[in-house]
Amino acid sequence: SDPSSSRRGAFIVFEGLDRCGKSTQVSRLVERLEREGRQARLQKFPDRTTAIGKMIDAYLQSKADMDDHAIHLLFSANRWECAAAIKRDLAQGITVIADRYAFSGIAFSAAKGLPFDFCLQPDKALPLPDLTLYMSLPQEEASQRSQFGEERYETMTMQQATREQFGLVAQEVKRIHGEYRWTEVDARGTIEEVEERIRGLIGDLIEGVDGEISQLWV
Ligand code: 2DT
Ligand code: MG
Repeated sequence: SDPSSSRRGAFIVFEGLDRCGKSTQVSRLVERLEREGRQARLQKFPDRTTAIGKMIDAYLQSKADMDDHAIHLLFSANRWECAAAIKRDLAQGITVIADRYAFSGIAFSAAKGLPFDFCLQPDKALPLPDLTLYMSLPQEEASQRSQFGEERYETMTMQQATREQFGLVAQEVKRIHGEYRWTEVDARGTIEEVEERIRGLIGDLIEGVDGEISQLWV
């Protein structure tokens, strides 16, 4: 019998600063899993397609202004409205790959000056990723890549502050959930080289996971 049939899908999150190659790697991973005949779903955060997502999109494009706390809570609400679908898919054996998650939520809002603990609270009890891969690119390499876009947060100052906050988020994940749940990926090199590293780090998670999904920050 196939042991994987009784397992739930893995919940794998990709995090990192802008221009680290995250979205490229996420789509390549989902495509590869599908080519191999596995069920996989890409979940982008923010999910700009929902009603809440449209408010977030307007904010990011500077078409709307919002209080820092309010937009922080909307990013979190945007995850909560997707949480049931993520859990349902995992239970059906589908691997869910997220492009950003609650960790971006904390890092970006804390970089703007909101208290770290305030930033963490609204995401408490969301599905806990089995693995978060933080794609790490040194400042110098990042600035050699293509120019930043037009969106809010896509500035050198903001990226630098967010980089520091991601370091604190990593510590917190490891302290509360264990070292193995957060792994840094060297994002330098070609797309294929980085893809190979990611493949190695994910290992047999794509075969499924035993046991219920846990809760974030609980
Ligand atoms: P993309 O460029 O990946 O579409 O992200 N962000 C994201 C937050 O400030 N809080 C969050 O909770 C999330 C998920 C990061 C758009 C920007 O939104 C930021 C970059
Ligand atoms: Mg962006």
